[in-house]
Amino acid sequence: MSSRSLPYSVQDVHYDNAKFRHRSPFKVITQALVTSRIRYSCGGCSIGKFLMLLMIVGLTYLVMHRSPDHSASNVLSNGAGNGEHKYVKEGVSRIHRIWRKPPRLPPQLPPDEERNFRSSPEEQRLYWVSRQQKVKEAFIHAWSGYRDYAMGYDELMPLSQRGTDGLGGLGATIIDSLDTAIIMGADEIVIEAVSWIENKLMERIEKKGQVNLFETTIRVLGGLLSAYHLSGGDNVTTGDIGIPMTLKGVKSDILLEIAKNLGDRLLSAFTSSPTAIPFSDVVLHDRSAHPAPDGLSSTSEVSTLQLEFNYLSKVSGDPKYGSEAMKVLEHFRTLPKVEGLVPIYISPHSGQFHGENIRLGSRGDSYYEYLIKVWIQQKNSGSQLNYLYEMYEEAMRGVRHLLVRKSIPKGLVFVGELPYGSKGAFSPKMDHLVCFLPGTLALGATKGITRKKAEERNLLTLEDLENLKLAEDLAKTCFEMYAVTSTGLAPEIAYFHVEGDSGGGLDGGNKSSEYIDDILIKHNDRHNLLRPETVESLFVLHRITEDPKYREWGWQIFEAFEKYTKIDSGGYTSLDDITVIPPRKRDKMETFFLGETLKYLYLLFGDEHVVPLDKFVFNTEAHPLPISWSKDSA
Ligand code: DMJ
Repeated sequence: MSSRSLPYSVQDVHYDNAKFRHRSPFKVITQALVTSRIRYSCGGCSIGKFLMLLMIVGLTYLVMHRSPDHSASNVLSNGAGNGEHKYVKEGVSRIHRIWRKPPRLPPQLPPDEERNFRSSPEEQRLYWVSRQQKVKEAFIHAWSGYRDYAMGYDELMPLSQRGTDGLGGLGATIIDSLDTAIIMGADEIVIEAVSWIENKLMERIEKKGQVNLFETTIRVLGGLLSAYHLSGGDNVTTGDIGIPMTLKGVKSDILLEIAKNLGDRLLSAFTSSPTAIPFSDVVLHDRSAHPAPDGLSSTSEVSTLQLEFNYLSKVSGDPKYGSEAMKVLEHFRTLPKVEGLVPIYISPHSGQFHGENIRLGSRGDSYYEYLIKVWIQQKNSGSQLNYLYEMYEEAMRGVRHLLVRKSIPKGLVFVGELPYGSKGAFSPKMDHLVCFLPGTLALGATKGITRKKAEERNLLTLEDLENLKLAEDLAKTCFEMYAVTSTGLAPEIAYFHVEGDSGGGLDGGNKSSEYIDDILIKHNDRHNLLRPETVESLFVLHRITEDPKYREWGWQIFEAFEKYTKIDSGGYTSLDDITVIPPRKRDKMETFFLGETLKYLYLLFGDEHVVPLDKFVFNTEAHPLPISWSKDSA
């Protein structure tokens, strides 16, 4: 869907039914001449002017003296008339055709844009509510596949119609889905999910073995805490935040009790480590913790735990969770950086970064996301966390200076990588994961309120405006990563064509995309895991800028998911190659499709008062947690 501003004036818009408007023959001829290019090419030469005058007189004479039955219909019905009369009639008709320019019709807009422009706000709202319902139906379909074939497993394999435990066996899809179901008012799913959690989850936590600290925190701990909050556990009434359901069946205290039990076990990753940097893995049943086999932790993993542990401390009344997790960020504050940017590995043994690889994709991404989100979460709490805001601002300056480039030939703005640090070569590679950044930049600029409000209150600095501009440019690029492929779905990784470096790879297959030469995809990067980052950013940008194009883009992406990833027997699947039709399927529905992708799409199409961005901060797995402890927080 096009993002351009409407290419016509208000006058054009009201130019309805021009096709049927009567115009006098004289007006037709003079208008045609006045608007004709002849005016520009011959207007200045006197012979031209003379000839033009002769033509006007001659043509006016012919038209004025034609018989009254020279209308098109009469010519047709009298087609068998005498030869001379026919000749005159045809001559006049031909002249008439030549000079009567086709009437100006209202510009052709794609149906969606036309609807957006013409319909009343209420009609538009209802239109988007109907699309939102389609997302809810997709969620119900995804859940039904999981429930029918994989209940209790971490993930569904929709083609094999069975479950698999890729995340340690805590039923991750159930917990990742629960707050989405609450927000959508999918009551039956809430009941099914809560009943499994109440009956099975505690036992699983006590018995299961090794889990990854980060994945378990963002999906399971975050999911439990968000559901706890949204179901009224933290004295919130769901009506206040626009959530439609009664939630009668949910005993939120149980969710908190399980969250605390899990949090206690996860804490061992922090307490076992000789530094502030936690180990990457925890064995749940014996509460032991271990570094990854290579001894290293991912930078993003150790710095993406704080929203969840802070909130657990708040609701449990025990400061130990937040205090352990915040030590990581305090430690990061002291480490050397490259213009605010950091390498993607860190050692829990030395507490130092490992290697020089800098990127905002895998292993780097949510470090930058949590700098600003943890600051937002705590900004009303009286904590002294301004250093996080400063680290974020410095990092975004570093991104703009060192990582942002434009592709050729069409100038898409993208974020590349520095695999060998700031002194090494720039790589024009961008993971789909980087598409979280537009949303984070927009959130960081206005702190969750609309751009309009922020401008009215004079709250935007020059840097905020720069970040907002970058957010919009990058969101477009992320959308084009979808639009450039045959399926309309983005690859896991894209390369951008820059001066002197084609990045390698082939085009995405959609020959009608104007960015076909700008975006290249390598053979091994052609998969799509149903990831959320782009629709996450579209949601945040729509809330902040109120620009309807973000909804249109989101809808286009949703339709592509529907077309190519939906499995009839239930669930959705990741794909092996998004550049061919039909795309090869992978047989896996990631938990974040229900926890993030469909949640963000649902919120994108709905009312901005539902889970408002100035009262909630979404963890990196899209679980909303309240912006803490402010008087006006929900
Ligand atoms: C999610 O688990 C989280 O969004 C994480 O931060 C990055 N990867 C996935 C989704 O793509």
